[in-house]
Amino acid sequence: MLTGCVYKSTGSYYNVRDEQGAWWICRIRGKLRIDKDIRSTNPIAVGDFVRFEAEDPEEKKGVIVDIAQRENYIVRVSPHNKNQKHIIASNLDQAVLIATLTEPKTSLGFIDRFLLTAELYHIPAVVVFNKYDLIRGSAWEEELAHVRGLYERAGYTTLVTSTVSSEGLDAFRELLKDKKSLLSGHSGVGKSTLINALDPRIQARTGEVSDWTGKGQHTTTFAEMFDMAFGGSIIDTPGIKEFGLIDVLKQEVKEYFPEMRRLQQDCRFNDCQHINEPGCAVKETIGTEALSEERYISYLGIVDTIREQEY
Ligand SMILES: Nc1nc2c(ncn2[C@@H]2O[C@H](COP(=O)(O)OP(=O)(O)OP(=O)(O)O)[C@@H](O)[C@H]2O)c(=O)[nH]1
Ligand SMILES: [Mg+2]
Ligand SMILES: [Zn+2]
Repeated sequence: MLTGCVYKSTGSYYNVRDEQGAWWICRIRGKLRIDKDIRSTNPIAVGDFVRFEAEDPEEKKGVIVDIAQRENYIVRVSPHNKNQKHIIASNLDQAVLIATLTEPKTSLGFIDRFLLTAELYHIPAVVVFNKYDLIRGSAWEEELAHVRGLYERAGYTTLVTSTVSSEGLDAFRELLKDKKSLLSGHSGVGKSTLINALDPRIQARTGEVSDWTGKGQHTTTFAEMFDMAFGGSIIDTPGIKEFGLIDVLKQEVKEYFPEMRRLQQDCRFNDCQHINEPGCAVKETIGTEALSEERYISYLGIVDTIREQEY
């Protein structure tokens, strides 16, 4: 019996690296024990540690027979079935959202939903604003400073990068070193291009500059993990349109906004939802350094979305 880590999953086969560093192509044993709590469309995800049998040692083909308990995982609504979850990756040290203000535009609502999901699964999150070369010296510059400030003050680390000018790449390497990191974000924000720029030995497939239109084109089709020469692993994922919320009740949303969590002990009521209760410390704080109006509006929007889903 061998043990290894899943680096790529297409749904029909899995690329597994064993402890000696050899690569195997594995399928799943029919009666694999799966985690019934997750109800996911994919039983095995990138980042999973598995035990497998060498079915054909010459051809390096194996059969996965068991998955180790996951330390954590991050899921989203299955793109094919709203009632099912899709595990994006497991056993992560951090989740990195690659965002862009333009080409394409990443909305604040999208960033907030991503951060909430990471909080929900107890995975530290970071926001990286890529394509800075398109921002520098333009009217977007002020907007970028404003948006970064929003997330920095909420307690998140943010970075600014460009694969064109190489700005921010050293800082990004620093942040990724010796960790297992997930990269997520809309299609076309430059996730795969960034990975290739961070470690030129890696050759993840990227969209062509010329034929990238910003609409409906997904270059990366399956999540894939890469080991980086400077230490650590990075998981490239297909672009996502929306981060559907699951596993969260509307009365719990407030727990996943760290800056609101810090304030709630000063609310008059223990179970204050910070919406229209008297003596609410959160509402009194809106618009100050401690809580931005933008983040509060996102909070209300998320609570509303979940309320609608409940009916
Ligand atoms: N101007 C500019 N373009 C960039 C930058 N980074 C990536 N791009 C371009 O953005 C386009 C999309 O890059 P990809 O790396 O394929 O994007 P992706 O996020 O991996 O997209 P999916 O795989 O579809 O999710 C390509 O044309 C890249 O050359 C950057 O820093 N500045
Ligand atoms: Mg890609
Ligand atoms: Zn309150």
